[in-house]
Amino acid sequence: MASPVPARLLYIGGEWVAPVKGGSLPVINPATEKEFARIPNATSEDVDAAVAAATAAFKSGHWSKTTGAYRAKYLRAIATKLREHKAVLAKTETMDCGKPIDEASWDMDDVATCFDYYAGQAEALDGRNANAAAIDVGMSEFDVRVRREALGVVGLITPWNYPLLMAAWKVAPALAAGCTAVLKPSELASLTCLELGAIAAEVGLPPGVLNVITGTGPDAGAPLSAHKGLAKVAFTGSAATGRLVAQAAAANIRPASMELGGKSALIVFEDADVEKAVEWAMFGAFWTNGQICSSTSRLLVHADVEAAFLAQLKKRAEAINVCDPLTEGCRLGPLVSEGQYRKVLSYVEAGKAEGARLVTGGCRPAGAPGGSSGYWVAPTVFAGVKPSMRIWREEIFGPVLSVATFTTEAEAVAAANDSEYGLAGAVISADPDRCKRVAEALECGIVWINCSQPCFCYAPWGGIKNSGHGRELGEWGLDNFLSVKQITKYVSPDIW
Ligand code: TXE
Repeated sequence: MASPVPARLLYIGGEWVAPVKGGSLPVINPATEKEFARIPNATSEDVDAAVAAATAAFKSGHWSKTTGAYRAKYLRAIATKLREHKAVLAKTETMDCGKPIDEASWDMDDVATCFDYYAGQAEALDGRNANAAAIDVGMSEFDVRVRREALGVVGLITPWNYPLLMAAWKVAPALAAGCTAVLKPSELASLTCLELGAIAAEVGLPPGVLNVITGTGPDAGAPLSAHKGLAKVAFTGSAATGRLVAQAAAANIRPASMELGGKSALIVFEDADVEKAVEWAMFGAFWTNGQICSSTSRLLVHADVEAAFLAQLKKRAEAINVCDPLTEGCRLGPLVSEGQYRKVLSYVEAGKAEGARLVTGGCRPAGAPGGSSGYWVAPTVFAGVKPSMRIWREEIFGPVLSVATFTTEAEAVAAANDSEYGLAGAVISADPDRCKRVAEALECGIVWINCSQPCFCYAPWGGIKNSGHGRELGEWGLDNFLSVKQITKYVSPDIW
């Protein structure tokens, strides 16, 4: 990197500064279980400093009052630097969170695309404001229009499964809107977000526009979400933590957008091409080790094709390429942390104890490197799963797929909707009318037809029920960081 991140420092107000209390946290490579770096553990004093820097930057107007076209130049410069540094960033991501290097490289492409996309949205915002049409209020003496303005200083709290991409989904639209931001990535995978701070410095982003603080949830996340200086908090993570963040923001009467967990179902009908359905199920359940909010964690397969489907799925799952995640072609890395590893294994035990049939996996996969070290769990499939079982109801966030059967469309839809979550769902069938009906009946924010998991920065992303509220990406992602101001002008010469 052209401007390397100074070790153990926070990026606040355009400077690299030590945390006030001097604390640090280990960075563990989940493939080796070895510490390879340390990050600062910020506390409320550092949060105050970061919010103060962001507030000064916002109030100066040097960012918030500029045109979208001006901000777009910086966002594009960041995208260019991200592409330049892609190889280093991807390697860092893999060592930090365990995802295979190919996936990490694709993530970096998506991160750069996201910044480019929101550069375009920033430019479009100029047009949306300049060309805002008058609203017909039924009284010609009033000219009523709306103007979209930056909300203010925003707190962005992000998870470890897509460390830099989830940050990009928030940082890029926030900056495009003219907000200034304090980013707090997950303590389990913060390194690439610190690199984003270095890139911000490299492209000359005005000081204080983007601040990056690292630290634990209680030490750094909690004081950020409760900070009175914020105009908004945007959060991605677990429903349990989301509840705390939303409560803290609500105490300050501030909005908090929530992108939380999921228990997404994929419905495979009897007329589906089984081979293709297995392909999408593999992708949905095991990509990034199933550590994706929208992962296919429940699969409803028509009873007539269950046997054929499971036989092919088992074969494919057992053939997945497990090796050092830094090796190209690796398709299964370790889970992110020891805690997550133990959590996933405890669900495997719960599945067995509750009577589900283990089709494959549930143990360390053959081919995992490093002897017994590294947090590997083989792709795991349970069949005969009942709706009452914990593996069917709770978010596991690991490579564990629960399979159940159905015989009617209504039964499949009811089973898919019987969840506290409502992020995503998918349907595979050769009948387009049935696909359309099911897509409309599923209670969730995203539905995939004859596929699973594709994600585009142009289209809204987010859920309902305990999966949260608000939408990221697309123009919805930008609107998250904008305030709508009504401007009404009296245009008649007569007053009374
Ligand atoms: O997430 P947390 P964890 C789910 C998944 C996983 C579980 C636990 O099921 O097994 O959550 O993962 C910050 N105030 N998802 O513990 O706690 C924290 O530092 C403010 C789903 O890692 O939700 C991190 O930056 N912030 C998910 C962020 O919240 C706090 C992705 C997310 O951490 C805080 C990740 C507090 N009190 C996990 N406590 C998805 N939807 O994609 C923690 N944080």
